[in-house]
Amino acid sequence: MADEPRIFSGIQATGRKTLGNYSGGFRQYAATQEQGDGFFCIVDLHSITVEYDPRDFHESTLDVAALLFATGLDAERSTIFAQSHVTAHAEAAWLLSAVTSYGQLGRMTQFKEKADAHEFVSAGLFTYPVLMAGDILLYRTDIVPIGDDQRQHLELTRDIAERFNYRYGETFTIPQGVFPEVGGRVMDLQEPAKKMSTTLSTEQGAVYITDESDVIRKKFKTAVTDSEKEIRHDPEAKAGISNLLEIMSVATAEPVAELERRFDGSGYGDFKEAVGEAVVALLAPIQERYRELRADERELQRLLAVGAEKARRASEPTLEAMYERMGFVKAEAGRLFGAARPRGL
Ligand code: LTN
Repeated sequence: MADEPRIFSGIQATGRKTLGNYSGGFRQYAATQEQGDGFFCIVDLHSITVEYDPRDFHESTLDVAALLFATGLDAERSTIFAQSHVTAHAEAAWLLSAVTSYGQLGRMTQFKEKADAHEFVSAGLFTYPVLMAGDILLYRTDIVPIGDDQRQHLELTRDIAERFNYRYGETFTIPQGVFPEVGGRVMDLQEPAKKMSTTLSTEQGAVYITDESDVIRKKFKTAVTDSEKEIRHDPEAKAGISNLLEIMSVATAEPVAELERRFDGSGYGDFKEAVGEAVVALLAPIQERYRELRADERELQRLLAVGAEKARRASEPTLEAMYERMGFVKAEAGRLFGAARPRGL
């Protein structure tokens, strides 16, 4: 609908997704789709900017697609699609590179960090934020729900949009970032001072959305706590227990304060077991839908095709306007071989 805010988010196509990704990502997407016209893009074109294995990449792209549907995104209500299925993204990135400053790209912290971590630094790693800007701007996005680590990229997107609008005329909506409130973060079960992370957590420290129930139970049983006995939310003094309380709250939708009351007097062992069971119960139906979709690749492909078609239709007018305002000569289809073919040709 026209009066609904346009919401766009990009989801990485690689990496095993954790409970943290569920809490701060997938769960929010499903809630977000009720608040506006949601576009959820599996950003596969971004995945090739660092070394990767083509076969793993292929499988994990399908994994992420299945997870998006399994966690409650609705292909009718929202637009869920793969970035590479909509060629406008690659085109927009090239056009926008004309209004992106080389110096500003070089100052991106994520680029500097990743460049330091890799031996081969691809040109795509450098221009990554331009592709991201195109993702957002093509859909005249109002709101971008995004992680804190992406603030700088969103700021750059806004600069790019403003520079384009100034040089070529009003074309883009200036998007607004929406960042998760602190405290909504899931921490590592073994090192609760650190965020639960696909890349940095150990196998025992992270819970994966597709972990088997017994594996999940075991991970909670061995979660790090403290030397006290009290189940109390105090992230400074009791990082482990506080994290478990927050995870329990994500799983059961009960406020932390209520959980503190419910577990008042319980031992840590019983509490950890209860959290494990709650997470198993939360993930079981998601895993079931996930497995069904993963076993039916044609259905998954069909859902993605529906999304790609909607995304093409939504982005096409913006891309057309970009070409036109930048002064490109429009290609006229059927000019040479159509009815209007001039004599002598
Ligand atoms: N860079 C983002 C992924 C991403 C994205 C986007 C997020 C690519 N394009 C557009 C929001 C909007 C990340 O690493 N999480």
